[in-house]
Amino acid sequence: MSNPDLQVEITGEQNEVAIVRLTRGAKRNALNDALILAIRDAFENLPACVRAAVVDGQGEHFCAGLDLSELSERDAGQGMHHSRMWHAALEKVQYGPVPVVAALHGAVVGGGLELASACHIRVADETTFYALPEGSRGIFVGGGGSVRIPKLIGVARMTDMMLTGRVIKAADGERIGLAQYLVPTGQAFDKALELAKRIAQNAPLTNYALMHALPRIAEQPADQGFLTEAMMAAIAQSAPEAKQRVRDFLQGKAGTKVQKS
Ligand code: 1HE
Repeated sequence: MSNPDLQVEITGEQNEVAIVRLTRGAKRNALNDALILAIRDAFENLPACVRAAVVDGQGEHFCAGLDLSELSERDAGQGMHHSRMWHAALEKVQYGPVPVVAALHGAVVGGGLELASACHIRVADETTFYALPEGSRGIFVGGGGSVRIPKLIGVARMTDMMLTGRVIKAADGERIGLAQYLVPTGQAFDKALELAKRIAQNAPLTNYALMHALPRIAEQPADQGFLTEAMMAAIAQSAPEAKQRVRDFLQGKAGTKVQKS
């Protein structure tokens, strides 16, 4: 079902990139239930030609998090199901069909940071700021933040953000690992799109391994991780496309020599 607060646009020479844009700028892209379900549906239904995606937010802020106007009189059971709905939707972003690059600017707060941390790459411009105001609102994260955010910045930093309401500025966010890229004001989307187009050129099995195998290997005890890695490596290298890519490199045809930028 279409939702006016979410726009999906397919772009690139081979329609290889999906731009998934929150278009609820008047409410700072606050995520109500319908919008969370629309994000889930968008990632479940990406056309087969799409090889990478960009998540973006309309207006001056990426996302103000949970729509607080919906935080009404939920009882404990309803609260749990609500959180599980977020988990299911953001699972489709992290473990969906294609790598996702988030283009961040302005507020990336609460559930907005939870959405951003479900993406594989975060590009932030200089206006970006991060916060977890849940602590001050008397609530807790519920969109997977307590699982994903400590993996980016560690438990101590997340605890600080929630206990003290600390707001992290763009440069510090990049330094501590909230974003992998920091770009000048207004350039996050262009950089994210450039990266998504680059990612879309990778062998699909390599992208699959990075999305689905790497985070699980990183959670495994080392001896199990080594075995999973070996199996993933064997599967990836056996694909005809991988063999062709290596042949192209050896014959000087690949154009993908590693370059100092
Ligand atoms: C909202 C929301 C929202 C704005 N829910 N309506 N998130 C927060 O605690 C963050 C709350 N928002 C803010 O701190 C600020 O709005 C911003 C820093 C993001 C932006 O400030 P500003 O000055 O640009 O906008 P504004 O004037 O505060 O808001 C503009 C409108 O958006 C206004 O509505 P209007 O009808 O009066 O124009 C705001 O009410 C509305 N708005 N943010 C509802 N969040 C899975 S659990 C996740 C738990 C959480 O995410 S908790 C954190 C929630």
